[in-house]
Amino acid sequence: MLYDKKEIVKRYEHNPILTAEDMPFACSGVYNSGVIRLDGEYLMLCRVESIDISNYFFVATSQDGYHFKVHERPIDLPDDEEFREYTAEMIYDPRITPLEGAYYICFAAHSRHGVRIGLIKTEDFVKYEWCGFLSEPDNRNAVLFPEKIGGRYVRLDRPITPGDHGDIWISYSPDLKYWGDSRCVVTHGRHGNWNWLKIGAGAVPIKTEQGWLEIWHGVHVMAGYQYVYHLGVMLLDLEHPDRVIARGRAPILSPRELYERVGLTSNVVFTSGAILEDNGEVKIYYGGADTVQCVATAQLEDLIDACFHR
Ligand code: BMA
Repeated sequence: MLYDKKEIVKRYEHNPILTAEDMPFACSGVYNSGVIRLDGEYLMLCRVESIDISNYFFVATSQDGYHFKVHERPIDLPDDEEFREYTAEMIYDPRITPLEGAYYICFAAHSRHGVRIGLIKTEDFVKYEWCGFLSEPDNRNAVLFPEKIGGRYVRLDRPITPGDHGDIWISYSPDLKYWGDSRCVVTHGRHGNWNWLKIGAGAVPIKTEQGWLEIWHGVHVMAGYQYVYHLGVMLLDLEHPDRVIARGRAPILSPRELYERVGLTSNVVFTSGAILEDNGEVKIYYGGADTVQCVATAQLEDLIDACFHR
């Protein structure tokens, strides 16, 4: 297919907005951060990698969504045996969902057992409550919807299937603890496509009149070994979010700039959060090359249109 040259997603001209130099400790990267609006400010929960490749979550705040100030210390993580056992290797990709007056952080937890989804609750980003693991291994890229649908909590996630493939699944819960009615929502593309290897949920779904807008990632492999991460869009039914209304055929953002092409992992754009502004602009926060934090903007109507026509 051939596509219009119009860029619907515009990179911020001063990207990246956070780098290792902005951190209060020696770090190798800050990227794939979750973002929300809180009390008139932008609050980012940053995925931070220390120089020994251990992981932390740091809060950063901003008045304008572009200039962030990072807190001096990482957030306190649960100090219990189960948490330590299943997060022993890495924690990463925090995604924040405002829900029923609190904030829920889904993240990936890596250990010798594989990767699982963890859930932390906070009301103020000062005190954090451990809610437990939502899945068995291997599963990650979890996003909670910002409201109950049909009386139940809903999440998207990405279990790994044979051959390192992965599709986006949905599950439902009455209490955020017990999950079920799981089913596959979208599968990876046909071989050779930009999302042929695996796909995963990205930003927390944005509610629109036409449906839930989901910005997701798709992966293809170049030359047999080089993974390339792109961003795409799709619309899910408001009342039955397991039904896909439309899914853009082409990516909305692909690695192009040096800060997306060169880093700890080359050729990656990866989102964990987006914010819809009152004027219809969507700020898409994304990690560049698993090293730096970036932001780009798009018009909501263009993203919805891309689901149908791109
Ligand atoms: C995914 C996740 C992301 C990362 C991406 C590219 O599987 O681990 O955190 O940005 O790979 O390396």
